[in-house]
Amino acid sequence: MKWDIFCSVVDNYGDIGVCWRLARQLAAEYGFEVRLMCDDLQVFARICPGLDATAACQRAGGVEIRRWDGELHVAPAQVVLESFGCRLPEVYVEAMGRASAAPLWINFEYLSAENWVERCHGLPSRHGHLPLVTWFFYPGFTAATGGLLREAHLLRERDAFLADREVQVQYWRSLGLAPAARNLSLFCYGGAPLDAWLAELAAAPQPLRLIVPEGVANAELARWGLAVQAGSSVQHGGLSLVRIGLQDQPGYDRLLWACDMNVVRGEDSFLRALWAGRPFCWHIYPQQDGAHAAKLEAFLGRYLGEAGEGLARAAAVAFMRAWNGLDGAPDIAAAWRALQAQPAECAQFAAARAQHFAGGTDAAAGLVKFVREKLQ
Ligand code: TRH
Repeated sequence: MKWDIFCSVVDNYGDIGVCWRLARQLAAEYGFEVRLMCDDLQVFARICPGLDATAACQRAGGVEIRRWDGELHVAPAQVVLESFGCRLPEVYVEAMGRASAAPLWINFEYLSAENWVERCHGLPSRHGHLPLVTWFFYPGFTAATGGLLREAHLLRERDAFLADREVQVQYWRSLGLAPAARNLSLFCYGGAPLDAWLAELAAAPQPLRLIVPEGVANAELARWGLAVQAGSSVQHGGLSLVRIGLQDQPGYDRLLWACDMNVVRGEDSFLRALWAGRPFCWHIYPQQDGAHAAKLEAFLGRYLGEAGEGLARAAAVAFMRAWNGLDGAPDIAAAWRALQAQPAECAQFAAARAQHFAGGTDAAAGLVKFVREKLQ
């Protein structure tokens, strides 16, 4: 089966991150012929080293990658994915309307934990004047949604990595680092309460290493003497700050697995941190009207679920609320100390939540089932 996935890079790496991950999974696990049309190969190349940002057409990861600049004169595939409402090119839509069998047109939406997702998942919308229908596919946390993106082999690979000390030593070496007792990773937006948190880390009794990919928190970390280039590092008390290059997606997964705790941002890194089964903090993309607060609470509700009112759960909630500056949250230093007071419980809690969600459908499987039902 042939698939076309359209991706418009609006901001950051989330749009292309999700499309690239999904495209590879559809090709590798289902043997589909997948074309990924992307309108910003420069951004794409940051998380896919080796990609030629000037090439009109190339292959990577079993996927054909096309530069999408303006109109796109290609015959439509059987299944067409418009990611995140990116608006397909007009000539392409017209070609879809002329096809002898109308392609299945799916709008693949952002991951959200809010309740309305269940009502909107799977709804159709008729085209104004062409014999075409767009179907809305919402990934999500419940059985009434499209599921969460997760590769079939992901948790096996994670467990093999975590079970093999030598593989982990090699991993740290590949980053130019020696193994350290405790590692944290940081991928956040501007506006995070970094100064107070870093001061707390620097004063902590045990040494800590904080790994920060390039391009993250540059201004804030400059105040702490960390340069933006990969390879730079600086020491403050027991805290070692280290800058690494932006990793490819499998490399970023390994970083999340290798660290004792991760700060992540955006919906895709949120999910990768969840699958890592490590304690994490989600920095949600801040919106001017404050709409992110309800979204974060919905995510917290789903992620933390019915896991009871244990201390680890309460500490995770408090830290995420503090990090995101929600009303009534404790200050970040107090929230961090509470989280640190029970490392084993927090680790067990995060591992159990990953296990819990791994019991649900993965979004690629949900999507393929949806497509097969519609094409019958
Ligand atoms: O890049 P993001 O901040 O994207 C966000 C979200 O898409 C959000 O919905 C949108 O509203 C906002 O931008 C404007 O965060 P996200 O979604 O986690 O995407 C990051 C991608 O980058 C993800 O696929 C993981 C990948 N990544 C790497 O491949 N290597 C790395 O080293 C890092 C740090 C990330």
